[in-house]
Amino acid sequence: MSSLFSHIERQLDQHADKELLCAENGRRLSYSDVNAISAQMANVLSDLGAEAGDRVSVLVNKSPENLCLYLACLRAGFVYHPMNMAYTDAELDFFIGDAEPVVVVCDPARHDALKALPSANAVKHFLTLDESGRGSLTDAAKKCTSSFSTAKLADDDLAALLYSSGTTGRPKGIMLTQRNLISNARTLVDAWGFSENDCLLHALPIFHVHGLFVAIGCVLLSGASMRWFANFDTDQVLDAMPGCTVMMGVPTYYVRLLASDRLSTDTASNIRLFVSGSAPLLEETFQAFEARTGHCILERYGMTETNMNTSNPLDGTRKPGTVGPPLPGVEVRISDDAGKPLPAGEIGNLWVRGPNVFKGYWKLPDKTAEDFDGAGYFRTGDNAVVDDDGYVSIVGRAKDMVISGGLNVYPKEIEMFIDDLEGVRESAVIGVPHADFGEAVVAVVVPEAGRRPEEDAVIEACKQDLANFKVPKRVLIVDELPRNSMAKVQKNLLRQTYKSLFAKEQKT
Ligand code: MCA
Repeated sequence: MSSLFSHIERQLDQHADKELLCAENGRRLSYSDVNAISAQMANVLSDLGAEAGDRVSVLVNKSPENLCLYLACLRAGFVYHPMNMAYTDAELDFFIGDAEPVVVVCDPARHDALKALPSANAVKHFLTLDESGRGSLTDAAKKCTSSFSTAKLADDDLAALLYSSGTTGRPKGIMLTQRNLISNARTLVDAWGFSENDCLLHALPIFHVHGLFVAIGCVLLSGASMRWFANFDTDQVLDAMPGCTVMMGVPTYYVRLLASDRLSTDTASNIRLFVSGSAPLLEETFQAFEARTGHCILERYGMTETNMNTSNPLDGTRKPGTVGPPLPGVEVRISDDAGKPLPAGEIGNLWVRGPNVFKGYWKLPDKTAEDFDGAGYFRTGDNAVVDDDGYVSIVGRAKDMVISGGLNVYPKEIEMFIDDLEGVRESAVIGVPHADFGEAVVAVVVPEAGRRPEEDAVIEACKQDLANFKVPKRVLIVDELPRNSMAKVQKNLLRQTYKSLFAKEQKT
């Protein structure tokens, strides 16, 4: 029996007087501040009737209070369900309906629209929290005591529910347990040498595994501190860099830092470790960053379903283009389509097993059974190869997915939406190289006979219903889509045709 919070609590007590975070507006919170506020918030939620195992759905901008709310859920055993503020009301209606939260905490600006959603009828309580930490949640918290008795939880109890879209278009809830989060955070603290002397530059969003469990997990289990930014701003990050020792980011962050003349050996001299993940780091970015700063970025590989699986080493060779060997406790298997394990050097399907791997999909036992084999390995949907030193390289995706700025986009979901628009016969959505986002979403659209939808009109329609990062950056109108002899759309040909679509922008 153990909970993630019981591990965090030891650090909260041990470092009570220490600063945990300094936010961009100069606001500072100590370990004991965070301990007290999270206990007060846990009291608010349990006074409303929330019990261990109940979901708390959260749609708020990143703030120190948002961190406290996450910790409040952990300490009381509520299942934390964070959502991206970019989601539209139509998307949120699905998430709330599926997660069935007892409480929704949202930004005040979204409150009325959320309450009007059909799914909101079943939600007992709505609370608000804005980016400066104000709202009905914090108002109520101030009236509560700052002690809360930590829930006794089993390793297998849920800690969080995060959604990923799927190739079928319907998002799936990913059930992450206490064991998943504890094992991964402890492994990463050791693998990346975190200690109380570290200060992490935290500019990632905290509605995903990367910014939430990886970044905050490493800090809270090692007694470290953070410089805390609501979002990634190149100049703010460069201003803060000399006072930090570790930075984590998606490749877009490193590309944007390299685009600034201010990035130099000097600005990066206090950093002991730059970590990249969530999307492939181009070798040219790795090389350019080393040439400019003297630092080899450590690339690692994870998924929402598994947290972190592999990592280039802290000490030893970091090979560009690879995601390193499996982390301790994580087993990796490469197999052919029939499930036969393949030797080093051969490309195949990547499967992983370990305490980091999620419990299953929320309310979808059949789908869970499909994605695990009899030995407990999870099918990642990535194609990979292992070299003779045991380093894994991700070489492709078995599933149709685009990664844009570190966010996964499922073409099927966008195609289904575009195909329903007036004047559209069919569409194919692909990812093409983009200097800033790594890949950019592009829609190739075939109109109905005699119709010619405008590119801007399709983009505008997408913006109404789809989160901004999913909206195609370009819409191309064509007479027909290339198909193979089985009538399947040949997306590889489309990707080839449009690979230089953003090349001009990339040079400027
Ligand atoms: C914003 N836009 C995007 C994206 N973000 N377009 C494509 N892809 C994106 N990721 C669009 C907006 O709609 C807007 O379009 C324009 O770009 C500028 O918006 P803005 O908000 O100013 O963008 P930004 O603040 O510069 O954000 C870009 C970003 C951000 C910094 C790359 O997306 C980000 O922080 N990404 C990190 C995501 C992350 O944490 N991923 C981890 C998940 P318009 O002008 O038309 O309105 S994966 C994970 O956790 C796994 C487990 C792992 O291994 O780590």
